[in-house]
Amino acid sequence: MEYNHREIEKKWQQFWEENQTYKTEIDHSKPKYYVLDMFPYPSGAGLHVGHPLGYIASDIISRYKKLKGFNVLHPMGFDSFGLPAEQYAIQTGQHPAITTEENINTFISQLKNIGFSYDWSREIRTSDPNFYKWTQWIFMQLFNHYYDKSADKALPISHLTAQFSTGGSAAVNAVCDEDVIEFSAEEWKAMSEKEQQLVLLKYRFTFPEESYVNWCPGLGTVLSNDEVKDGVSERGGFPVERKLMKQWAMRITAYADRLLSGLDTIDWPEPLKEQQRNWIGRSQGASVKFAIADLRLPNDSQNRQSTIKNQKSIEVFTTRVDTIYGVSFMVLAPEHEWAMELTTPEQKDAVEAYIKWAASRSEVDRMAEKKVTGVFTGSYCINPLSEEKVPIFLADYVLAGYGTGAVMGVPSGDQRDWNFATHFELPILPILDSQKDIDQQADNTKEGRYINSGIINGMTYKEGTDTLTKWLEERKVGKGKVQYRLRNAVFSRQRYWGEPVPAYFKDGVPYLIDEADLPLELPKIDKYLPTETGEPPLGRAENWTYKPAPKPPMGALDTPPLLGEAGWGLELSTMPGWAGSSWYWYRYMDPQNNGTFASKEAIDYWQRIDFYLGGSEHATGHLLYSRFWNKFLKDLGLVPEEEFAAKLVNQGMIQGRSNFVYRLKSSEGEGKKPVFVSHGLKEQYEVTQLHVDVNIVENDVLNTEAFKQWRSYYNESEFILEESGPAKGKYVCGFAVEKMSKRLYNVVNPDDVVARYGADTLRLYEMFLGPLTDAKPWNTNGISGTSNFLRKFWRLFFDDQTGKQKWVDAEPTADELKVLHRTIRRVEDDIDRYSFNTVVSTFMIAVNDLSDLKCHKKAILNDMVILLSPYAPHISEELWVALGNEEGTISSAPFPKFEPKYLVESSFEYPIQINGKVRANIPFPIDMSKEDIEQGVLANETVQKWLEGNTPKKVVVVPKRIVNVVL
Ligand code: ANZ
Repeated sequence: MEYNHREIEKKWQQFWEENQTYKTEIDHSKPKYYVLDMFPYPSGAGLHVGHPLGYIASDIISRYKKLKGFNVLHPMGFDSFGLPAEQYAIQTGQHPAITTEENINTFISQLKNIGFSYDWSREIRTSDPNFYKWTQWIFMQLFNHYYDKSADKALPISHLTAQFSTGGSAAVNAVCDEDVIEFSAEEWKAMSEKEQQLVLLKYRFTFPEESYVNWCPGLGTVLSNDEVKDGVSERGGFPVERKLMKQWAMRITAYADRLLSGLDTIDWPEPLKEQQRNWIGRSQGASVKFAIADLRLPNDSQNRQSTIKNQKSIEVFTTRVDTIYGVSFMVLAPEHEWAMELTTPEQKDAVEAYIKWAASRSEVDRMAEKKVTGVFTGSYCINPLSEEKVPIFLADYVLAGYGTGAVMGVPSGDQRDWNFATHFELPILPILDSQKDIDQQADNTKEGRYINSGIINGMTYKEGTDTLTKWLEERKVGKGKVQYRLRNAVFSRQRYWGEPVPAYFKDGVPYLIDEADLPLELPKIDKYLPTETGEPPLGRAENWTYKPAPKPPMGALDTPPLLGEAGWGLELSTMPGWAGSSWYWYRYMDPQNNGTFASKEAIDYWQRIDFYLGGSEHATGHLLYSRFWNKFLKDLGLVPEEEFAAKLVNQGMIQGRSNFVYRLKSSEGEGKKPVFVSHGLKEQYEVTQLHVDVNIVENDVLNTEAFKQWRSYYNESEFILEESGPAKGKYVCGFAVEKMSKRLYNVVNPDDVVARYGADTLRLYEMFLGPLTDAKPWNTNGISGTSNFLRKFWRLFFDDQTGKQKWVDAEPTADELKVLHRTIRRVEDDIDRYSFNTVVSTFMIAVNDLSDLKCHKKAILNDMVILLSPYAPHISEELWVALGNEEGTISSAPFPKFEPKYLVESSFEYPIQINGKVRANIPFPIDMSKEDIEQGVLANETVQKWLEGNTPKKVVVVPKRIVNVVL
């Protein structure tokens, strides 16, 4: 039999499908293992060879764990809402659902071609109403809950309203907006329904709010921070500006602390965890109120204090309250709501001009700016400690969205403040005795003792900080505060192709639709564009309204809203791309369930993801949002684990390897025949370097005929070929490692590789390219090595020429067993370290060794096939059956057991020296006596030849070292 990958692979893929080999059910008799890939967005371009890298690795783990006796859940699905399908719909008018379906079909056929062990019966699509029904359902739970700080978890809104009714706002300890009002139980009860609802929105986990967003006019939607890269949209590269808009938000900040502490409990890459920590950005500090100076302040200290207290004040957030005696100015963000109010008539023009200029700059520009800019408002505030008057400036190094949007300027403590003070010639007040060269640079030291610092003179950093915080808290002009960089996440997109938000508005206040009316399906619309009045595409739908079913009245809050004529208007924005991906792993556990997002039985069994694989670019997007939603579901008692994925691995990017041709400049232009010069000669000419399709280049040699057909304008091309060397007479291309992209003609389609070399070779080769987590270029040149390896493996079973069976049913030798068990041990050790590339080389060494030993023994080959099967499943199934095993059972065969005894050396090969020269090597058992070894040496044929019939004078046996024969 000959190794024919085409026949074999097709046959087994069909077999697996017909027999549902990889269908998984709950099985309490086995431990479970859940292996998941981040599901792909089904783009129109299909898969390139970079995509399967992670899928192959996770498939190997799944198959390996199954051999190890686990019940493995290994599903695949599609994150199928998204911008490209909608952009295409805008251009062509084709419904995005159709494009999406076509793309998914391409993906599935490409994936099936590679022989993954997915349980396809569990496939999910986030754009399927049966799936997004539950995304909407989770949204509704978020709307109906708030974060209770005393309970340190999410609780139902009804718990909050109960507290309001009995103890007013003072009874509540909850995460909420900054600007909540205080009220008594009586005041609460006296509020109208609308007033109550507006209060509750400040507590709900999801709520509409006015906020600054990243508005992308090119895409007609807002984007999240992680969808913006270098000031432009990640998809499409359109400019992004800051705009104040009403958006749904998610109160992820409620979980800031748990998102931080949870990182210590999961096995995720350290750099990724660090990225999340920085994104959450916890700062311990204090807020301090600086009263705005009334120029008519009384002179006596007592009255001064009380006047200051009653005045309007600016609140700052500082991590260095200890430096408060060094404050010589105050800076507000240009967007600060009091900016204009504080501006004196003389400064009005300058301030207006500055605010306008600042609005045109992105946050990134502002953070990166080295030059000092700013403007004086003309007003002053009062340092509550020193009671000094401090000038108020606007400057764009202060960000509106962080802290309070206001900073106390301490030039002797902070570099930027120092730069600012120097520029505007403001005082620099030394406050630490250890500060040297204060004119040279700001000294941010926390060492030394305070000077010129009133009540903290002579104290250390800790004493000073504690004393001041206490002082401020006692007088209610400040308090210790923890500040996070993490912002509430914007949860609206002004687009069509996303989950509809299951909420309608009555009198400007949002209400949820009835759970029984889920899913709220996307309506049909005529065009996928905003309306003429600038509303999102859903504004085009007819009757995009909701009529709640009448309910019996049950108190103020439960009174059904009065029906409008046609019902209330539903939300026009849709959910962002990260909605469906924030919980999808639970749906795989029980994908068809109609009554709940996944049954309790399924969740109790599968618990969470044991091994999650995907790109590190999702660090502060998907991977943070998912942790947030999971904690929320945990608080509701719906899922068992605080963290959704115990282990995460980021696979490295596969880069493209581009090829170039060199066109003579003299052959460029209308009507001229193109002339291309080979790489080795290009220095002798003036040339233009052009990308060429890597699929018509092999080992860097261009197929010139294919090149002529590639583009019609090249069909008359002429070539100047290599004149010497091994490539003489050939056209050699240049190469470079770049991103894999259509534009650079370096995309390699896995389908082509599979057609030519087979899926098993592709799988092995992708793993062989290098460590899973490294970035590495794809280079088809090396693939023949892995393909030859599989052929060599095949030859241990069958004769290549005659096709006859070679394997035999004989007892294996010690050497053969040694090769096998060395391989078992390495394969197991390496896979436990996710070192797949070294496993492939271990296989290669083993097959070489077995070939050298001429080993064709079934006992060895059987185990070798099992070892190889996670990596190259098709050939392994075929050879498994050829060895007489039952069809299709290899995927659940027991993983071979490593036996150390086979690696223990039982004999030693002695070098035999005759008169000082090694003349032979003879093995003897390790425990053989010296006398027996001597006898054995002298009886040896080769030794006898050298003795030429003489009796040696002396024979010295050094155990496990050497035998010396002296004539
Ligand atoms: C006075 C001071 C003295 C500060 C000193 C630092 C050093 P992190 O760690 O990032 O939280 N700050 C506060 N709000 C800001 C905003 N909206 N935009 C820009 N800067 C802002 O840093 C907090 C520190 O950054 C705060 O402490 C404040 O400056 C500044 F020797 O207050 B500090």
